[in-house]
Amino acid sequence: MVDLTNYGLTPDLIQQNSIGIPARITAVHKERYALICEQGEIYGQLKSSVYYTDSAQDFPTTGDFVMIKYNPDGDSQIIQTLHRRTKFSRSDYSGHAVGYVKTVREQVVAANFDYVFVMQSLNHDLNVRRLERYLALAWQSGAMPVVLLTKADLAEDYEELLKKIEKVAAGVKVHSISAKTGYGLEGLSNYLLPGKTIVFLGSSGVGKSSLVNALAGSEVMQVSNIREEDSRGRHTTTHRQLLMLPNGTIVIDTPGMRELGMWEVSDGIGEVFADVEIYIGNCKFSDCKHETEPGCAVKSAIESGELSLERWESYLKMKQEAKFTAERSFFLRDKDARNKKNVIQNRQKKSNERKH
Ligand SMILES: Nc1nc2c(ncn2[C@@H]2O[C@H](COP(=O)(O)OP(=O)(O)O)[C@@H](O)[C@H]2O)c(=O)[nH]1
Ligand SMILES: [Mg+2]
Repeated sequence: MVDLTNYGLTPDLIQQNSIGIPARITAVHKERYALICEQGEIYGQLKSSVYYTDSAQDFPTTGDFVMIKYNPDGDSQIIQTLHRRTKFSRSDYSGHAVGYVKTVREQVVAANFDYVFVMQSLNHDLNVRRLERYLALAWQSGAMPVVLLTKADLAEDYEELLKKIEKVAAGVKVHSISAKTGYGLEGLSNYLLPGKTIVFLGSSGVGKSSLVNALAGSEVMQVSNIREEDSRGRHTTTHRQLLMLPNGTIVIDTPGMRELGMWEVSDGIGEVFADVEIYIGNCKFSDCKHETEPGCAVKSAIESGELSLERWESYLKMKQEAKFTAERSFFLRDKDARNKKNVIQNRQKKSNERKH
């Protein structure tokens, strides 16, 4: 029998009113979910009266703990999504038809992880601005980010680069590694703990699957062939997948999250740009716009070289995007709520008309 506590389940996650047995989602297919529960690896489907009603529960995602009604003869029934300790989420603008209402839902793409391995490769992929975004996303999730610079065997001299990255990722550990040679992997042992869940975040081709294989000591994930000249990889990971390494660590390999602009990262920004936000409270005027005002702490920090203009601009850009995303989600949720109200009112009107 599988003990789900080895898969990170803690008793507090199971609510008093929960029925059934707990399980964890290991992969999401179109209409079916792969799960692990005390009976082993099984498949499950959503109970529609729970998930497709107006007060719908969050659809489960990879890493979620759920309650199921176990069926030994076929697909089990998923009846509840349990509280998420951490998550990557974004507004899903595509809209799901729920009853008569097309609704905007939060789309969660991975849940209940302890560490986020933010991965960029030392040979081509390295991009400071993208790293800042990944870090904001990682902080926002509620888990602990760790930066991994991959393919160290392909990089010649990266001391300078490493310094730059360490500055951008203040407060976050930075490791350079090679899945190919094994270089730096022993430095990851602090995170590779039984029952802990690690999610891998990084562009396609950065070496996520290769790292999983190196840590597992066997080919558990398919590795893509890429052209090293431009680092363009083929997307071989087609769905998010959760698996357990031989030492009991759980990893979630994601298929690369490309639409970074759509993520809500407003809280995460404060963490990534803590060094920038220090100055903001120190201006002479509390409503300083950091443009032409006298006594602006930001401007003087830039002038003295304490704060780089590049970093300041990057901060402003991310703030702007976060504002846009937040407003857009609010608008859509608001519209969604109004639609729902209309549908309910119309239904009531119709039923009243029938009664009269
Ligand atoms: N030289 C070298 N190549 C690597 C390393 N890690 C991954 N690769 C190569 O990079 C390509 C993409 O790797 P993959 O693990 O599929 O990346 P993913 O898309 O992030 O999962 C493959 O050709 C790997 O062989 C490494 O540490 N060193
Ligand atoms: Mg992969």
